[in-house]
Amino acid sequence: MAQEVREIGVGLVGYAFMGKAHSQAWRNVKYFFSPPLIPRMVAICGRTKEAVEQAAKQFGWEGYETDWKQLVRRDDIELVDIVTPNDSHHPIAIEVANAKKHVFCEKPLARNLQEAEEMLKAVEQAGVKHAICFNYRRAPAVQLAKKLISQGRLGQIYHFRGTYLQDWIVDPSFPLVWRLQKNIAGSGALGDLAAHVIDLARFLVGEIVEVSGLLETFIKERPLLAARAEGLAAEAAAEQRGTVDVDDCSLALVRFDNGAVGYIEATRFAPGRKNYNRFEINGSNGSLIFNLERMNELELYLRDDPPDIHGFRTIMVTEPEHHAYIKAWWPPGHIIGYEHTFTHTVYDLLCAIAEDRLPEPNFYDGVQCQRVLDAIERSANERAWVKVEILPEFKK
Ligand code: SOE
Repeated sequence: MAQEVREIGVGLVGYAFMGKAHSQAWRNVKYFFSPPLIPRMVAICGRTKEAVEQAAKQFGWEGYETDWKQLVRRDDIELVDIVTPNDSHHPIAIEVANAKKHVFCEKPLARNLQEAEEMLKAVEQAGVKHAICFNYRRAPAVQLAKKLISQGRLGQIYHFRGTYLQDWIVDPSFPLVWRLQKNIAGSGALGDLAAHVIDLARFLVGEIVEVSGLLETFIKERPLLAARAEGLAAEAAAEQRGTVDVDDCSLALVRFDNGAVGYIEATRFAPGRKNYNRFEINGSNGSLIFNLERMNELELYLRDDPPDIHGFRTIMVTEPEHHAYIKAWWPPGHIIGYEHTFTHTVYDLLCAIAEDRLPEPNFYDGVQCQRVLDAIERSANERAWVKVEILPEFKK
């Protein structure tokens, strides 16, 4: 008789955009994959009772809490998933670790390096499993890029060129939301978008050891959101303004430990670019290109192809027998989307916990990424190249 698979109680803190993305992953993973642990969606947490109650119903959670400390204390929750704004990652993750529960946290790990290092110390001391949600690693095309590079099919890597472009705050009347406030977000496009690119660069190419950064804030004041919420007439509300104290865009030249060089660009001021997360990697034997907006494809150029057919080919990364995660979904060509990257992430997390392994990427990766973010910020302020210290876990 087939053995029954153990359940693991999951609690989710936060219910906005990422709350929705993670909820669908926790809900769907058992239908499409056969995880060695079945997530039981015990409770979701948010401060506003009516809203979180509605989110629980809509997203499929058994219950809800309005106090995250209460959620962390619950005996029926073994794993806490944190998808709140960045300022609360640190207190929640530390409380979860102290309660000896596993912790999964959205990126960036924290507002700054010090907070991130304290979070890492807490999970290390508690001996719990920890993971960070860099979901783009889990796009099958990114996995294929990793495989090709690891097999040496691109040869020696020379260049990494990563851009993450969005346009949602280009309108100066867009309000001062939490992502534009340093005390909540830590940084702007840097921590929100460049963090993803840094993670992809580390995953695919190697450790970043030195950076030269530039940060810019184009719109330095914006209408206060609170004024609108208080019901002031649109015109009066628009006059109440606050300072934008994070970057609207970040740029960095980077050096890798293996001799490769590259650049990392992140902006929310690229009209027409909605979620344009693209990288190009050039090696001695070829190049590859990934663009999230066409995430089922990988472009590949190989120098050892016969010269009469040299050129970039577009690989449709939807072959169940050859491409990561696809077997769980649909037949070839039946494409997958953004949300699947989260489902893949929680599947891998459940496997790691069941096998008593540390999931990847984890808080070490979160801290290493934060070291690069911190170096870019310092470099931009000092107008000088800044070295990045590598955690012992990542030294070769
Ligand atoms: C907003 O800019 C955002 O949702 C990021 O916070 C996510 O991490 C990114 O994947 C998409 O854009």
